[in-house]
Amino acid sequence: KKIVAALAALTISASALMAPASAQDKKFTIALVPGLTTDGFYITMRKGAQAAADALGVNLVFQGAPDFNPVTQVPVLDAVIAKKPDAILIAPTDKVQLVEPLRKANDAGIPVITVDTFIGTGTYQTGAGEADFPLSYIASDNVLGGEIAARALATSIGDKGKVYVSNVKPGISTTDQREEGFKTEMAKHPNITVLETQFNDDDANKAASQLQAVFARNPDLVGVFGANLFSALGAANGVKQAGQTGTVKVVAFDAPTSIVDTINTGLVDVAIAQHPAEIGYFGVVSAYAHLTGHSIPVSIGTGFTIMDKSNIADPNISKYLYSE
Ligand code: T6T
Repeated sequence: KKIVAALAALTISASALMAPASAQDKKFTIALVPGLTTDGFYITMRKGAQAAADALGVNLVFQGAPDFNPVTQVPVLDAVIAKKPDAILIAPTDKVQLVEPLRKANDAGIPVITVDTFIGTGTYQTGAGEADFPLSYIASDNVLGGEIAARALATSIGDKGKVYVSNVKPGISTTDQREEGFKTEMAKHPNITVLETQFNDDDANKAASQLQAVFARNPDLVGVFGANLFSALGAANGVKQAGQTGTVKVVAFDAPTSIVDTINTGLVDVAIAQHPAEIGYFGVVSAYAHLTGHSIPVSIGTGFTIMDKSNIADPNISKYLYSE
């Protein structure tokens, strides 16, 4: 009898230690809302997120708009919120315009983590400000990225001459910070003049015609910094169309597979690859950790890989090229 009672007590305490069956068996659904769906950067981020989801038994939903624009992203977000996922990972397409739409998710009890871009100031969970409710921000250090780009361009142009930034549009945290870092660094180079930034709305064709227009006004232009994938590819195309390959130097942010040819032909001097797969991977891991009762870091930084002619053939470098 004693043994039976002891065994029964053991069973009770063992089951008390275990989470209720319902929580244990729950398959979490995590939604990833990218800046846009047709961009190698977010396609690669999705792959990283899927790898973590597979490892953790999480259902990953990838839902986004075809262009990088709050007007098209907000309805997608609303539709995602209506399906009540367990957590939302999102790359907000505007620092201000996504605050209220994301607050709806937070008010509905859906944890929000921002990946790549942020809302407000990007400093979350401090109790200060209207936009500090996301749990975590997982991204590259974009100010540093802009500084790296400026140093690379300064080296390419022999530390003198006229350059400009080809950028998307104001209000996007990542590209704003890259421009900021670029200008801060260039201020330390007295013989370099940074001309007015050209905004292309994430349209590579527009970036290409802008390059030609800037070159027509400034035939002594020596360099351009393309602050994201489409800005960089567009600006590089503009340089080629203007017949200035190798004369007007290009430093590119982001690393789509097509960057390889542009580097090998001397059209692009340096490309700064982000690590979007890591951003997606850590996004899912962080959401899962939160959902299973663990604390998570309020920010996670991922790195860069600097690509140029000297290293682009090295598999340890080229593995950071984005997926198609
Ligand atoms: O540069 C990335 C991303 O970091 C940025 O926020 C938006 O543009 C990209 O997706 C590249 O197109």
